[in-house]
Amino acid sequence: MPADRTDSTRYAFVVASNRLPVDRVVEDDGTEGWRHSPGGLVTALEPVMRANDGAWVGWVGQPDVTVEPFDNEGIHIVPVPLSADDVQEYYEGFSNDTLWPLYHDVIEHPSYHRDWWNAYKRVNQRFAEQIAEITEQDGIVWVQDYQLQLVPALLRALRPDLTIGFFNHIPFPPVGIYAQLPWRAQILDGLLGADVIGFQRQDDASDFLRAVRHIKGYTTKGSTVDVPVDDPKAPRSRKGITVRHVEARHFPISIDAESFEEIARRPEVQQRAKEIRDGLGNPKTVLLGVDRLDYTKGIRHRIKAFGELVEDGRLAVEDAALIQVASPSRERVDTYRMLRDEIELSVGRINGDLGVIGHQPISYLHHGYPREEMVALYLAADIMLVTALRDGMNLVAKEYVASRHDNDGVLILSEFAGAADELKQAVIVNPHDIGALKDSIQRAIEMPRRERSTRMRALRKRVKDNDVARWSRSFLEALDRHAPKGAQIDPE
Ligand code: GDG
Repeated sequence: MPADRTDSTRYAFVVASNRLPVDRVVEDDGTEGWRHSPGGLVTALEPVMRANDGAWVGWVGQPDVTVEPFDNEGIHIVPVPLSADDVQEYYEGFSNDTLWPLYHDVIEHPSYHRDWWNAYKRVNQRFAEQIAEITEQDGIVWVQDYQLQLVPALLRALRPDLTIGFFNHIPFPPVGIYAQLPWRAQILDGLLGADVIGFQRQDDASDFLRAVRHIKGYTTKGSTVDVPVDDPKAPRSRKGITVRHVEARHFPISIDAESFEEIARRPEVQQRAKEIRDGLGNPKTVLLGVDRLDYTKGIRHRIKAFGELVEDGRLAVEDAALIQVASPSRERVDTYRMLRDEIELSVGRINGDLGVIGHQPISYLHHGYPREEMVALYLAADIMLVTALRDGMNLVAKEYVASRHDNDGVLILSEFAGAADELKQAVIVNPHDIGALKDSIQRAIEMPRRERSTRMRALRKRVKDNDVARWSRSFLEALDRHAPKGAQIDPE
């Protein structure tokens, strides 16, 4: 910690997310430290954080641990403690077993428990108080994701001087589904405390605006919501009431495309890609899926489609191999445990029924890997399967494209992933339609080199032009337009 850091240190720019961008590590000699976790969000925000001396507020990832603020690789880290009960009720419960399934088209049943809601309110209040305490007068705050939807309004109540942005990384559901939520009005009120609310897709923003009109009865015009306020100095709406203007629109997130390409160009990564293919017995076609093990990702659908192609004899087991990386996720939530069992049962069946010595159809890997290994997998794969049943964006699709500097490889992409709005030269599929999914895989296998290359060039241009730096810049510029004069931040 720098010598001049005190309890009353305040920052002009603050980001808040459920998880901090650092992981706690214990060295061999027992000393504890922190490792920077290199996610996309950190990469996007790092330059902005540095340029503005920003702070990051969030949970350290372990229950019942209180950690004082500290600095890590140029970012001021401000931990918010969560008890074991908070983790169970606010995080695993309300966030991951209520909001997550509800916002992903109720693929699984959302559970509605009043205790979980109370925990969600309590933890959101704690975040709001922490942010209020460390943010400078007229500062700018950017709140991330569905775990913290109440923070904008709670924070505005504590600190009306702040300019507040919120970005939702997951879809926003159609009002017919959203209306199930017993606390639907309170969540909308929470979000409407922000000045700018960002979504992945245009449809998410439209669904949110529709929910605001139907559930709150507020007026919207284009992407602006008139939120009634009790402030005689505020502007008046056409109905003559005093309002605050809230902007809700889409800002599609992206990746640090350049860094993926840089890794993909390293000779040792290319060598590793070759080893991966050799290890599979050099089949004609390598297919790849990379996902957190989550029911939204359509892993079962893709395994079924691939298994049927082999079973039907449309693919010879010696000619094609599917690698499925399913990185462990939310293992304490029941639906995730059941999903893992189902996937492992079907992989086992397919490999048992259709495998031959030396060739098993599916290589299933329940691990997380370093980024270099992920890029080697992207380079090794002729076909990338992104078959999400619903996904805010899906960064894996963009990472595959960014890694393919050889302009080869085919991306099969679900129309229900946000990325489908941008990556139109992918082979777009409805993953629920197993017949169509099988046909798409076959089409990708048979696609001539020229067509693969034309499509991949167009996809790469899109991902390179719209990288994550552009995403954060455009959001922060929108937020800046709501800030009082003199409070502007430097977007880079
Ligand atoms: C949410 C939204 C939205 C996965 N396994 C390993 C690994 N990963 C990395 C991928 C990718 C990231 O995790 C996953 O990002 P996705 O976008 O695919 O999905 P979610 O985790 O569900 O993210 C999503 C995103 O937020 C951003 O707004 O796109 O829609 O659901 O970067 O590469 N990385 C490494 N090893 C692994 O084993 N190194």
